[in-house]
Parts: sequence; structure tokens; C-alpha cells
Amino acid sequence: MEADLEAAAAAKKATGDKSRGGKTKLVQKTGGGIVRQWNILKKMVNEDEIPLFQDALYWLSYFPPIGVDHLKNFAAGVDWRRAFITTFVNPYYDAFIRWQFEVLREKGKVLFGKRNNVYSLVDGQVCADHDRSEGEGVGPQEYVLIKLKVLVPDHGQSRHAKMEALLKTAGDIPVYLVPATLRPETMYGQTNCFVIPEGEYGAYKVDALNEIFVMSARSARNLSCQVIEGNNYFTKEFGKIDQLESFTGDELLGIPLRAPLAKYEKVYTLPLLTISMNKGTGVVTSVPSDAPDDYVSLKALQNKPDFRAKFGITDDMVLPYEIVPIISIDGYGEAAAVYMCEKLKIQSPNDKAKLTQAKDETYLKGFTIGIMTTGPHSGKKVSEAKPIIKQEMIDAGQACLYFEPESRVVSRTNDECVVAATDQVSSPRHMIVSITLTLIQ
Ligand code: ZZB
Repeated sequence: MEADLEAAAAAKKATGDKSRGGKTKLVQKTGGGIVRQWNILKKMVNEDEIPLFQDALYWLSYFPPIGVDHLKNFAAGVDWRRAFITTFVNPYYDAFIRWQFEVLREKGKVLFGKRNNVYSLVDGQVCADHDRSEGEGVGPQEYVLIKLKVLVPDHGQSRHAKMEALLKTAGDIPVYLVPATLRPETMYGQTNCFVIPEGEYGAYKVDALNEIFVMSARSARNLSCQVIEGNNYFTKEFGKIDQLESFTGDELLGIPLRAPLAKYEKVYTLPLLTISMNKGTGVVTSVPSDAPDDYVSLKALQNKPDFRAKFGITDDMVLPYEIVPIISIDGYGEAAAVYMCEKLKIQSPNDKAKLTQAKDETYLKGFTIGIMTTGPHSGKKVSEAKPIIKQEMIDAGQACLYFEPESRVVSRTNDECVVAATDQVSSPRHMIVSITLTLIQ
């Protein structure tokens, strides 16, 4: 079942379709555009009465009698003696539901826990579809953050001064570059890490882990609202994260890193000009065997001394890094990204349309028919190995989960929303108002 869902998600991903399918309720009702609660109520009640609906309980006394009238007009055979209102407004009903949940909890059948939701830090609450000015129907997207340990810079480049100072003050606290990936099972094939030279990055203190993460400010804001597990948030204070240093992407280029599961003991940070600072952490780990973007960008650096020189990348940071085959795909060979780039004759990292096509096909084929050829899970299907490797890396402290909205969401208060782990409580606004009816047969 889970595999089916993942396959469907991979196929959806491969076609670039992130929508939820079908029109959302609001669009169905209104044909799109922003409709305020006031306008919806205006169609049903007198305008001067609308302010009374600020009180959630007013809804309870207003609409149920109308519903009853409608059902009577409809000639529904209902025993109205047995109608009642749910929620805490009805203490008898409330006591019954409490009892039911207490019993289920004692039996260990229900748990109270946190859940990831699209959230506005400015509003201090979950941002549901009707509270958004942009991004209706958008939900949380899970990524795996891979911890690439920053090693002491070894090329005497002056642009590394801030990082050297940070490493010194951090002492025993490890500093990591943390790329976000959807493909944790490909980490055996890492050859380098990518940042965008003009990007802005920060070093952030992750209190609960006693570690420092280098990432974009946008992703740090998301992380500060999330939990490592259970009720344990990444930072001391929800929604707040200490920035210890800031870096341009250029200041991170040429830094040596230790990448978990990689064949190479040490890899370097290289430039990738197509990175979006509005996705993931703005840091990307490079797997040229299975990611077409990574393959063409690494090749461009390896083949063009001028390109390397322009970004202060020395030969030893790129030339020794050969592609590491990790997944075999029937019909695509041992390095699907290389095969796809050759098949589509992709020449440069700027061949955007072809690269998207290559990436979608590689994702889909890798997930559905790929077989691992490296590491302890060699021989397993990619779809089976992916969740296992993900969990192993998390358990070993080499990775952690990270969420952000699938695409940009803006609240009506004009705040860019994050994904936050919040308690599963419903606000009075979302209280379910229902009348239980017993229909006479
Ligand atoms: C390792 C890896 C190995 C990746 C692979 C892909 C593949 P998507 O699919 O568009 O949601 N990535 C992450 N952040 C960024 C960014 N800010 N800008 C550009 N690229 C980014 O993107 C998720 C993938 O795109 C991530 O997974 C990351 O590269 C990259 F074998 O990490 B991946 C066929 C792809 N294969």
C-alpha cells in the first residue's frame, strides 16, 4: 500500500504535478478569485446581522433550525425528539465523547501528537486554504536533510576566513552543510556539494542537536517550527533560530566536506548556477550518476578550466571525482543520468527543458524499476531500499527530516507560510457543528 502510494507520488513528481487533483472547494464554489467570509454570509443572512457571527456559538443557534426547516420541506421522515447538538455546548454529548476517547487512549488505540501543517508565524496559527492569498491546496512536502560535515578549509583561500573562524569558535560542535533531497538512497554516489555563488546562506544553531546547520534563512525559519521527534523541537524557542554567521555562496565554494555514505573521504562545494533559493535549503548534494543536473554541471566544471577558474575552483576539487554507479535500471544502464543526458544530447546546464525531461524520466524509472548495486542494500529494489536507508541515516545522526510547503503559500496577512509541527487541536472557527438525526425507516 505504502509502496503504491510512493509510486504514485513518484509518478506525480516525475510529471511535475504537485496539485491535489481536481478543483478545491473554494474554486468550485466561486469559480476562483478571493471571496471573503462576509460575501459568503451576505448570500444567506441580513447584512446587519453578519457581525454577530464573530461569536462561534452564534452559528450554532442560527443555522440548525434552518436546516431542520429545509429537511421538513423536503418531507424527510425524522424523529426530531432525538436531534441534538454536538461539541462542548452539549455537556452530555461532550461527556460521552470524552469517555470514548479516554477508553481508546487507555487501550493505546489513540495518541496525542504533533502534525505538520502549513502555518503562518505572523498569525501564530495554521494557515488553512481559506486563510491564504496564494497557494490554495498546497500541503507540506517532506525532504531529507543530509549532514555534510564541514572540514577545515585546506586551500588557503581568503574567502574561507569566516568559515575558519566559525569552526574555531564552534570547537566540538559540528558544522554541517545540509542539502535537502528526495533521494536519500543515492547518497552512495555523492561526488560534491553545490551552492549558488550569489546565494545568501547562514550558519544556524540547532539547539536540540547541539549542531550548526548552514542553509538559507527561509529554510532555517521552517526548521525552527519543526520537531526532531515527538514533542522535541529543533530549537529552544518555536519559530526562532539563532544565526551565528552569514555567508554568500561564493564564501562556501571550495570548502571540504565529509559526506555520509559517499565513496570519497572528502568532497568539495562547487558552483551550480540553477539552484533556486526558494526551494529546500539552497544547498544541493550532487549525485551525477542519477541526477542529470548534477551530471552536466560537474562535467562542465571538469571539462572547462576557465569555468573552474572563474569560481576559484582548483583542479583537485573536481578532476579526481569520477561518477559512482549506484543504481541499475533496465534499459538505462548503471548510471541513468549519464544515459539520459547522452540520449537527449544535453550539452549545458542551461538546457532547462531537456534537463527537466531527463530528471522526470530518471526519477520515475529509478523509483519503479531501479535496483541498488552499491552498499549494504545492494540487490534491493530502489522503492524498497529508499525508506530503509532514510531511516538508517536518521538513526545514525547522518540525516533528519525537513518539511516546507510544496510551493509558495502566502497568508492573507501577507506572510510567507512555513510548515510547523502543531498540536492537533481545532480552533472554534473549525468546530464541527452538526445535528445528529435519526431517520425513521
Ligand atoms: C540528491 C539527488 C540524487 C537528487 C538524485 C535528485 C536525484 P524536485 O524534484 O524539483 O523537488 N534540489 C534540492 N534543492 C534544490 C534547489 N534549491 N534548487 C535546485 N535543485 C534542488 O527537487 C528535489 C531535488 O532537486 C533534490 O534531490 C536535489 O537533488 C535537487 F539522483 O538530491 B536531489 C532524477 C533526480 N535525481
